[in-house]
Amino acid sequence: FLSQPQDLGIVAVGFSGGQGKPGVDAAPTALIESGLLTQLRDELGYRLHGHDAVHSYADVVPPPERDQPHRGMKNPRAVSAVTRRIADQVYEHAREGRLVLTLGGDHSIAIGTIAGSARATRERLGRDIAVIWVDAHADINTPETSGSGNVHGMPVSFLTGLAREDKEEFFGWLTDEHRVSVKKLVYIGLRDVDVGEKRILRENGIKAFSMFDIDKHGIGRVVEMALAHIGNDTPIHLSFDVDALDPMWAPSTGTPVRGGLTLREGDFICESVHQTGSLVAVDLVEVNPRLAADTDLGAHETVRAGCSISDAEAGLEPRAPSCPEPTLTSNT
Ligand code: 6HN
Ligand code: MN
Ligand code: MN
Ligand code: MN
Repeated sequence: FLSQPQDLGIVAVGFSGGQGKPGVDAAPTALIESGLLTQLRDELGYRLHGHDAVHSYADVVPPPERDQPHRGMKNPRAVSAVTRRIADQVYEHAREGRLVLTLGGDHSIAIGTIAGSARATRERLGRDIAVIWVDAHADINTPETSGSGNVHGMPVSFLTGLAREDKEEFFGWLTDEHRVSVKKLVYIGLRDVDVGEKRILRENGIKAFSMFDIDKHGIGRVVEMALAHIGNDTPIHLSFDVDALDPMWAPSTGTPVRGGLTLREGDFICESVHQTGSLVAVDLVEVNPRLAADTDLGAHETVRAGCSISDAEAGLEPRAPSCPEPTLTSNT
């Protein structure tokens, strides 16, 4: 039902208010400077839209002293206002039938990207989207279960309606048209899930493939099972947190957790999901070029990994789609 879009909407988000470490706002510029967009245009042949600006949303972000915590959430007004704006930007692109690539920023921005793609897809195709969330973390804390108060650990609870707020300035602008069902949500790569989050996942029967499942079944089978859960032909929003990758590949991120995906496993997930032809929007978040900059590999490796993941999300496959599967012959 979706033809492969030739048009790519870019939303570059220089925002770090969903967590406490500065630097994640510098990621879009670092990714773009290392050639990400040129690659998407010249090698994948996309027409780019919205690529000439990195947004800081300075006009809607209140000064920190006027953004006191609410229900324990840090910078709640800033995150709410910024994600509301992102939702409109993603919506505008998706409404036109463009594949939307959002470069974060911390993962709180997915409140905006998924709200925007969910709304546009309902309007354009009359369909509900599914979300594939690739991450070391579940990011499904409610304000009440969160130990940190960082909103980047809560986006999924607001998007699914497990967390709600009436006041517009605290995500009250989210309505049913922006939301996604817990039944159409699937995780890949989990390995650091808080106690309260485990309860939420269990009580809502949310599908999750942890690193254990990947070790047990292999990444090929896990992606197959994830796609089977979502169902054929369902429009997909893929949200990729770079900390899903092992810190060996992506050390420059705010909450690294050992024992993660290899770069190839990460690319494979993105390539497979792109191959379904059902992608409507993708995110790449939590690259922080200021962290681990002094290690052997440094931020450069993480930025390169981020470029690789984004390319894969946009459909850069290791072989031509027309290339036949190798056939095994036996000569007995
Ligand atoms: N991320 N579960 C922790 C929290 O603070 O709620 C970590 C969240 C990490 C969020 O990596 O996008
Ligand atoms: Mn994470
Ligand atoms: Mn933890
Ligand atoms: Mn995350």
